[in-house]
Amino acid sequence: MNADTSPHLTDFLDIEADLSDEERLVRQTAREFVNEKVLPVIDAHAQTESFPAQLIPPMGELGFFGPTLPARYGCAGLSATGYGLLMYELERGDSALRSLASVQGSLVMYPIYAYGSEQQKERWLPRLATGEVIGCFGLTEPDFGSNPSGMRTRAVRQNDGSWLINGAKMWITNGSIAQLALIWARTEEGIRGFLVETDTPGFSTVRMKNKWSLRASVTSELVLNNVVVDEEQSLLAGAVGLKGPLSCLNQARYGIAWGVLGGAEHCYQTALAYAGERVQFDRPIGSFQLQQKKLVEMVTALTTAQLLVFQLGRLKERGAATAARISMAKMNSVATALAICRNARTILGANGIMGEYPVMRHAANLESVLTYEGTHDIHELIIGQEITGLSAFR
Ligand code: TGC
Ligand code: FAD
Repeated sequence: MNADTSPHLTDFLDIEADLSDEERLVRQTAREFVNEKVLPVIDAHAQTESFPAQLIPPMGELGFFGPTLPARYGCAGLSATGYGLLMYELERGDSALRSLASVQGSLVMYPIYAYGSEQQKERWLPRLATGEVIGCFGLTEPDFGSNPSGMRTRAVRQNDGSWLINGAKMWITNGSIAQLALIWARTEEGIRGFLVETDTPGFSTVRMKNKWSLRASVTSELVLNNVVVDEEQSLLAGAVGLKGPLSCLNQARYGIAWGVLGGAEHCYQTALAYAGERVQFDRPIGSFQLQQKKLVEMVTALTTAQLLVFQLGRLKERGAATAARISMAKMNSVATALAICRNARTILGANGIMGEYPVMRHAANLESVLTYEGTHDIHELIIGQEITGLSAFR
């Protein structure tokens, strides 16, 4: 059996029945894309720490970038649930591809759509939708991760109305392959977002190598040394303050909550198939009660997490996916996916550590996802604040 091409869908409670035809089609299209184009090559990319750039044009053609935005900008106008299903299927391939699509759609296209001028939208959104332009989102700095409010990157308005930006961003997904960087910087008016073209003088990137996680994803440091941008490159005043970048994180965290469950499903399906085939003591190991218990715990955890994100999707469609609800889903999905991967690894025995099977790759990827877009701790504290009314931060 080639575990990497498992076509099975884990849908124990028949969520599929409650999807629209369009949502089913999105899932099927993304699943086929992952089976045909991603699974055959992704282990080699992860092993060699190389980014599968050849997948960007087909992902653009299939409408995987910014799919909830309207058709007038070249996007698909999908439902929130459809977007979640897409992220689920992409991460079933690899978190690197879901991260690429999350950053492009939720962290670059969404803010341009929500806070950009009409000119900025027309200039950038269609080309971001096709993947002709790749974007990155620079919020985190070397000394400010969980607490972005302390950022030191500074934009100063000059006499001619342009902005002078200085600072450094760290851990930036897509950084070295991006043509457009959304940089969040402190100004006299508060934190603001700037659309910086990466060939602007003074802008440079350093790719961060030797990660043990998200090895097929590009992660970079960004350096801004006297970068000058025009006023037309700043996002509109609606995004002034930390709520600008944090509102973008809501979009990306929502997609992550769905996405990681795709990686978990891949590990569960791999373990289920392996347990049916691997014979020890003259019987398939899946006949032993201990292995069945693990598989049952995995499918139960996956199913309950699926229900949480499915309900969140329907809440989002009616404008009720609050930040704390999204935090609960992101936190729960990542923790659930990690536990599922760990159980799957044990069922595969020694094979569980090999690249022929996807389990270690997904498990290692999840260590980044546990930290980025708000750590597990930060999401606990966001939910804690929601239920007690007391902030742990200040
Ligand atoms: P706080 O005082 O709570 O809030 C400041 C202002 O922001 C508003 N706000 C939000 N608005 C929209 N959505 C949210 N989720 C919001 N959370 C807060 C808030 O109402 C307030 O507005 P106003 O009008 O009163 O000014 O801010 P704080 O400094 O105490 O921080 C709160 C905290 C810790 C929750 C926040 O800083 C946080 O979420 N920290 C985690 C940082 C994080 O997640 N960084 C992610 C970087 S990007 C990334 O990781 C990409 S991974 C890429 C990939 O997918 O591959
Ligand atoms: P810290 O904030 O230093 O946290 C260290 C530990 O302290 C954590 O366990 C944390 O939970 C804990 N902690 C912090 N504050 C508190 C508190 N108040 N109470 C209790 N515990 C606390 N950022 C971007 O802007 N754009 C990107 O594209 C991007 N991509 C990334 C890709 C990868 C692969 C990775 C690993 C990170 C990426 N990030 C990106 C950065 C990511 O968002 C940060 O790593 C994350 O926000 C945590 O910040 P930190 O690593 O500095 O950890």
